[in-house]
Amino acid sequence: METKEILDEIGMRRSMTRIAHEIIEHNKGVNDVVFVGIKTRGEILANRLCDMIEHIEDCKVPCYALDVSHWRDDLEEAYPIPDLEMPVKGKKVVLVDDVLFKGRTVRAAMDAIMHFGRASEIQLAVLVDRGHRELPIRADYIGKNIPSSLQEVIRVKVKEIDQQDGVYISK
Ligand code: 3GP
Ligand code: 5GP
Ligand code: MG
Repeated sequence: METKEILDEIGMRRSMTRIAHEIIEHNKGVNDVVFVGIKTRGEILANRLCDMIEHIEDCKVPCYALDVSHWRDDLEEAYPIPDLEMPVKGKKVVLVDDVLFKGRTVRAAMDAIMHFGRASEIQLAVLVDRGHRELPIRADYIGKNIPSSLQEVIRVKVKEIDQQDGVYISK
């Protein structure tokens, strides 16, 4: 299997820093903005964006982690609704995930957010958009567009889990 590095640690940090600034600019600050990171790696990336934005704007920004299993359309097993507080009513929710592919995970995440309350707006930030959407979903903030074939696999590594940062593509 051939593996190619797409983003190294520095490239990944630069992409995340740009996204943090884009989110602040687009929302004219972060009043009423809450972050929701899709487990597992989306949660890590959401935390990082939140830390950066809190530092830049010198304020607190709520950040939640979401397991979308209950709302997925491809699981036979019944997963319970996560037992957590996620006050999104009237808030601008920035959903965060590592890879956007078919768009089904984001659809599930939007259903989850609706379950917790009526957000005023939902935006989407992803580190990698690899194409191949099966639903009419697009990201508002993208670290890197990586055109891929269906046979390829993209690995997003984060220090917190994988002991290193980087994005790789294998075929
Ligand atoms: P994540 O939960 O940290 O995002 O989907 C489960 C994990 O498998 C994901 O980790 C993701 O990184 C990894 N993965 C790699 N390739 C694929 C793929 O093609 N589809 C899905 N659903 N996950 C993949
Ligand atoms: P989708 O539902 O858009 O097809 O897939 C999105 C979710 O599946 C993301 O949370 C991501 O973790 C995972 N995923 C799908 N394809 C890939 C991939 O090629 N690489 C990685 N790392 N994750 C993927
Ligand atoms: Mg993911």
